[in-house]
Amino acid sequence: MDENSSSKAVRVGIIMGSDSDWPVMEAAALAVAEFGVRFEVGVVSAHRTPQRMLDYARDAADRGIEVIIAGAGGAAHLPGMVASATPLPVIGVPVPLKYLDGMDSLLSIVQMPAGVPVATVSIGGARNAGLLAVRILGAADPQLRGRMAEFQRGLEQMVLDKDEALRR
Ligand code: RP5
Repeated sequence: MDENSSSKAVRVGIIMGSDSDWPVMEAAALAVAEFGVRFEVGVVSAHRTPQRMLDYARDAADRGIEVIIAGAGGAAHLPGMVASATPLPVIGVPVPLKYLDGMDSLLSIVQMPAGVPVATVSIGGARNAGLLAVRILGAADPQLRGRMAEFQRGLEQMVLDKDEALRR
C-alpha cells in the first residue's frame, strides 16, 4: 500500500481491482486529500488476489482504517466482498470499462443482499466517494465536519456566482 504524506494517522483505505482503475479512482484520493485526511492506496483484486482481499478487509479496522473506498469494473465483486469481511463502512465505485458503459460495474456493486451494505456512488463517481468518506469521518470529528460545511458553502457560492453572471 502506498500512503500519502501527512503526519496524522491513515484513516481511509482506497483500493481497486486493477491499476487500470486508477485514472478513475484518483479523484477519490484527491477529494480526501483536499480535506487533509490521510489515506492509503492499493490494488486488491477480488478475483486475482482473493486472499490479499480477505486479509486487507479483515485487518483494515485493526490498522486504524475507518472507511474503505473500493473501486472495480466489470464483474465488480471487490466492494461487496470487502464489505462482507469488515465491519467498516465500504463505499463502492463502479468503474466504467470498454463495454456496457459501466452498467455491469454498477449493478455488480449496488445489488447487495440485506445485511451487507455497500454505499454505491455513480458510475465513475470516485470524487463523491472521497467526499462521502470525509462526511462519514466528520460524523465523529467536528473539525472535519466544519471543513465539509465550508466546502458546501463554497458550492453554494459557486452556483450563486454563475447565476449572477448569467443574469448580467
Ligand atoms: C476488474 O477488472 C478491475 O477492477 C478492472 O476494472 C477490470 C479490468 O482489469 P484489468 O484487466 O485492466 O487489470 O477486476
